[in-house]
Amino acid sequence: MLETVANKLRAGERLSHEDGLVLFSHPDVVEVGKLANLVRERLHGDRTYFNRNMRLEVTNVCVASCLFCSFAKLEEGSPGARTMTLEEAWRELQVRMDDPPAEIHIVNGLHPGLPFSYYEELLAGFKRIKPDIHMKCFTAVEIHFFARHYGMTYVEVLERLRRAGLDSLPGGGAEIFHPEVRTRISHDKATAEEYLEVHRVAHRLGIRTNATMLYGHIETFEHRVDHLLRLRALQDETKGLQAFIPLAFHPDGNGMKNLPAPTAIDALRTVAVSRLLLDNVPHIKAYWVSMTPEVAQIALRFGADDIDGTIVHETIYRAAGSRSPDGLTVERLVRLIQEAARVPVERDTFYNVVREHPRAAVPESALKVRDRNARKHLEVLS
Ligand code: V47
Repeated sequence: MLETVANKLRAGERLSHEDGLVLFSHPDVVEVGKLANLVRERLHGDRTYFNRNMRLEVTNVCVASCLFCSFAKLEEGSPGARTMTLEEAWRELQVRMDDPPAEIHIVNGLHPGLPFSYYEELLAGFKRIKPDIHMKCFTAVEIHFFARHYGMTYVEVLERLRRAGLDSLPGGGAEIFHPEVRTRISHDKATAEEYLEVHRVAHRLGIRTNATMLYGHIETFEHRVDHLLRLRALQDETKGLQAFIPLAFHPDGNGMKNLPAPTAIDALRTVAVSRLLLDNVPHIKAYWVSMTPEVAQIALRFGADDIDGTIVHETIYRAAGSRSPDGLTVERLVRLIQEAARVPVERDTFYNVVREHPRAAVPESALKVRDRNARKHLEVLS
């Protein structure tokens, strides 16, 4: 019963696995969203975060064969396989130095043929170009692969990368932890336990991380709740997770192309339930690339307090059929947030405030401005 869950939330009690299932299967998503919104406002008020970031995938060559992936190519030299030279990768930042990003978020395929020094030089080179750039690079799955492939412990891999310039880890590679699903969609990369252990080790070393969940394919609500509660248990232990990002599955060009993509309602429900179950994770991101800017905007009233960033250059979702734009300007992000009646806050990767934008003119007057503009257009046309 939703009322029982609501009472628990009012009393500040932690929600259970069964409560998670009630929330996922409750027919009225608006009621679930209202509960998540209460928690979100308790934590962050109207503040809604975004940053200036840039995505980069330096190689799509990958020894893993995840069923949902439309991006990876098995071998160097096969059609579409691409690995940037270090100079090509660095140029992506050099050409943006007149309006530089504050963060570079790098996710790659698991390439079997590159030396470890490639990754160290990659990081060091970006820091040479812009010493204060934040390098949020390599998922836990990549860190696990590096440890196996180059014969190091997780600590050694993370320490060497940190010395080269690594600042934090992104949340990719989590997919769905439950083995019933994971063995079918990602059987040949880090297991759930290995993914969580990399995060645990990173947190122990003082490296913050994010976490994700890829939803809307063959998983059930049970699997989603199991996934969220495993992350909550890790966070109880380490407190090193900064943000959780639910990732909506995109079906084009991959091994699950016959499945329909999750709907907007499912995206909103998943954001809301994530906010309610992950009571110890500070931020829930509505990643606009995965859910479209339009749905991400609505998610800001369903539990999300972050909309990710300007991005420029995303390719994983593009390959999987996303029709979201390639990047968004700061102005567009600010407007999306203001029109959701929230206060836009530009942040750095650790959620320090870079700039707080004004609250929009109250929604009512924003609507009046819109209406006045519409009248002008009408007059021009008549
Ligand atoms: O790990 C791959 C997912 C992830 C598909 O940490 C797919 O701030 C949907 O992790 N449909 C990479 N999803 C992106 C990611 C991320 C994004 C934004 C912010 C952060 C952060 C992390 O994309 C992969 C995988 O789980 N993915 N293919 C697909 N067809």
